[in-house]
Amino acid sequence: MRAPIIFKPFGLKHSQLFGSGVKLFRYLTTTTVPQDYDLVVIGGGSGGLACAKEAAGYGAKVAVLDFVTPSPHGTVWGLGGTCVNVGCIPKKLMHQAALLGKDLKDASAFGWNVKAKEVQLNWDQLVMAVTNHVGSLNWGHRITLRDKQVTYLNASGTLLDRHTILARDKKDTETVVRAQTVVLATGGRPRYPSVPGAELAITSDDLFRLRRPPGRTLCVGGSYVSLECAGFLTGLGFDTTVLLRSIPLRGFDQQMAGLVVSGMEKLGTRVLRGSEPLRLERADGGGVRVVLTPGGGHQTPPEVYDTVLLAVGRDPDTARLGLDRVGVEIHQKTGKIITRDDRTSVDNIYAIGDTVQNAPELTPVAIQAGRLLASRLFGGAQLHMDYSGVPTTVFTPFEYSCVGLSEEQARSQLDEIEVYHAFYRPLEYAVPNRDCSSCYIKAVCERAAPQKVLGLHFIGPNAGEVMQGFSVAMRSGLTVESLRQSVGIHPTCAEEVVKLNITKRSGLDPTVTGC
Ligand code: FAD
Ligand code: NA7
Repeated sequence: MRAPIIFKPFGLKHSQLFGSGVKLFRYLTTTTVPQDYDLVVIGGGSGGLACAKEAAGYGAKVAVLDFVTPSPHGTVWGLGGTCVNVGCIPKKLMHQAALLGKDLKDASAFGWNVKAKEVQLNWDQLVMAVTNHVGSLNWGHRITLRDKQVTYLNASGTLLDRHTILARDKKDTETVVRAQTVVLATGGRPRYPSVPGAELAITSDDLFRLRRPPGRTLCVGGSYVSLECAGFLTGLGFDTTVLLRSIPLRGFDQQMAGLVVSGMEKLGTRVLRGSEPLRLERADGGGVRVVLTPGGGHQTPPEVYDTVLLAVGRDPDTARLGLDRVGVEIHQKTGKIITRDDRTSVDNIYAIGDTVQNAPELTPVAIQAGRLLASRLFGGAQLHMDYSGVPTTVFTPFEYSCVGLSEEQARSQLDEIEVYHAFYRPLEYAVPNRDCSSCYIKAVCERAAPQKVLGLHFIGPNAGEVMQGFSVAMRSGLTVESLRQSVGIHPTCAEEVVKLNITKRSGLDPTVTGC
């Protein structure tokens, strides 16, 4: 249920401004109307909300505009942006559902009276559970904004000039608000490739609320959105294929990426390599026929899928912002906003989150950037966002978490490195005899003592939980020496990190045996 849209009482109606060009010119050039807000944030996602709330905490008068353009399949959602509605949260819940299914199937090994074949998913119930949780988060955001006296406009924002924003709601009612400072935090949306029939495919914007079980599914793309979705769909019992035109997880350590994908294949995800979609067609008996480009010298015959999920990248959601009009500079190729210390080329306009060139597309990054910006603008703080050393996790069935440099990056930057590594078996895998050939840890280090750790990579259960603490240690200059001096917590997977002692150079078998 949507709450009423609140407009500032002294915000001018668009028609008042645009009734005549003369009036508009007079308003924009000679008006003495006071600024409506100290800060207007366009985009109520991870970054925008964090910035708005923090600024309000310093006593600033703040408004947030958030508006969700329906996906091409008509999916819409509430306040909170990508992470809450169509990203991290529903993704992690579906990943959890898949992990739970696997645990249930393995439970008989631990003495539970469960028959693996009877473990089946009810997709509608899963979607309802996820949607309800997301709804509670949408509601929570609205309440917090109200409590912090931040004005929320459920309207799309366009810059008329560097201080003036036109807000248009879904009924096309227009209001103008003015701001001393503007923060752009409009995030991104999934890209549709220019392939005939692409409109027959869905994206991650649609998957988490799909009204029917996805059935036989093709996930197009090799990056983490595609692999994560393919991983949980396989775990939920759907026949799932990943279409990988080149390498998986570009930008990540490729040895780790290879292990993630081989782990998925062992759990039943099919991977088609070396091709991309040529065209999509509606199949006679229902479903979508996918014609692929010839890959690696072979021609893959077209196959029919119930669902085709495109995860071939995301584009910044900046088209409606009117950036040209006010002179905000964007990157020619990516369309993302160019910033320096979060400031755009227009000095009272800032940008944070996924819409910013070179910012890692991650929720905690957007949040941190938003908070720090607000504390500089309104709290007298000096601290700037540090975009380096950001940890992240890929929530594939074998979770992969990392921080710092990949082995490839370290080798290209330093003459000499040392790589410590270990294949290990999580204790929880032992009794049900689960495959653990992807459970691997790697520390990429300087060669010289005390061997500063430059990159840490972990595949295994609860990878994000394991790595969060190590990422803090990395910020404080973690070394191999300090890892050695640390006492492990037994029996855990995380203890294998402090126990690392085999170097790749030694050629010794890195398989952990015994306790
Ligand atoms: P968003 O959260 O996208 O918010 C932007 C908001 O602005 C949206 O509500 C949008 O509708 C609105 N908007 C756009 N234009 C306008 C306009 N003109 N006027 C008004 N409103 C507008 N990150 C992680 O850290 N961990 C994860 O596990 C993770 N998983 C992900 C899984 C998926 C499937 C996807 C797609 C992303 C995932 N991410 C994850 C990335 C994360 O969701 C984003 O980095 C984060 O949401 C970016 O926040 P933001 O504030 O920049 O933008
Ligand atoms: P990414 O990270 O931009 O990756 C896109 C992937 O899709 C990548 O593997 C591409 O392969 C692949 N791709 C691109 N075009 C095609 C076509 N036409 N056919 C097949 N495969 C293709 O996108 P994501 O959506 O996974 O994630 C974007 C961000 O959202 C991510 O950073 C998260 O923070 C949230 P390539 O490597 O170019 O060969």
